Amino acid sequence: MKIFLHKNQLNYAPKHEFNGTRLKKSVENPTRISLIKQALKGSQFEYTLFEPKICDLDLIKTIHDVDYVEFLQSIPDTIDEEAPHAFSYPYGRVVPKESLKAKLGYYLFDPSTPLTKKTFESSYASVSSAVSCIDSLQNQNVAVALCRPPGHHAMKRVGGGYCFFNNVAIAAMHARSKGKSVSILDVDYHHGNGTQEIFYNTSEVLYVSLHADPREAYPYYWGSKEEQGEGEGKGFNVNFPLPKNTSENVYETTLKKALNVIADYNPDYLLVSLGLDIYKGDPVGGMNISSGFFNKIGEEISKFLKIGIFLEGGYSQEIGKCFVNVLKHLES
Ligand code: SP5
Ligand code: ZN
Repeated sequence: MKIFLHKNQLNYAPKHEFNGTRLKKSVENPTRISLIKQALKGSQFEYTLFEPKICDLDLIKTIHDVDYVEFLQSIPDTIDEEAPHAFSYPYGRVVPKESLKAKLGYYLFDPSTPLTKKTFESSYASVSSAVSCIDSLQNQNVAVALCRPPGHHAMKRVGGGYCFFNNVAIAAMHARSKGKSVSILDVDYHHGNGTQEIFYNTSEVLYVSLHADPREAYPYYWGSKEEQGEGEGKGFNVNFPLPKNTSENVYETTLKKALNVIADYNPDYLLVSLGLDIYKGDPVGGMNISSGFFNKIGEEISKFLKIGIFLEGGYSQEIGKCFVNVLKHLES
């Protein structure tokens, strides 16, 4: 199995995030990748790590607004770690032209996604892993992108939820440009508000998500089952909100329903936004789900022919074990 990871993805290493009450140690850090690599090494599983070539920046601009991309690209080298103290999205009327502080709050939707001088470099490399993953599906049935920073919260013109560029959305559009039909299954604990927004008005991509109910979980303002897409996109957005403490039984039944929706659509490529934060020991998410249950997720998705896996969240010490438990069931 080919697994894509670019070394620059490790350069973004924020120290702190604001959790609404106080600053705490950042959980979305390069250690997550080390834990996954460690678990891969310790397993019987056969894989090869590839460094992707850095992709064309225009691919990112097919999904994200050019000014947002250029803002991230222009973060001065002099900053240490910055987060907004006021937010403009979506109601602000003034477009900031100069103040970095103002731009931070214009281009981010939450305070727990700090910018460092390495944000752009790492996020661009993360997208590159996702794009290479799609390219390799030409010759493989399964490919994996160890995306970090993650992507599914990143919206067209704002970042948030530890995400800057929407890796899976860019990957999906890249696959569409090669004439492939695509569905995204998102099993991260959190709703992928960015992926939903990006494809909300189009039938280009079928987006199906299982996640903690937004009435009680981040990102709070998106992810109800009433959100089904609009215009041409009507019916192409399918949300399965679940209670925070969902059991393995309920999760499995819901996952089968979600996969039936995708099977009916019969996409050439199934792209999985694979967050591992439904695991019960996760410090940011955590449903009533054991690390062993990830085997079940692997078995269920293995029924599809061509599968791209994209890392999203997952912040526990067991992230590697959960990840490998999914991959074990996929052949390439
Ligand atoms: C990609 C991804 O998984 N992003 C998640 C972003 C979550 N950001 C803030 C979450 C605040 C959670 N509060 C913790 C409750 C602990 N039980
Ligand atoms: Zn998550």
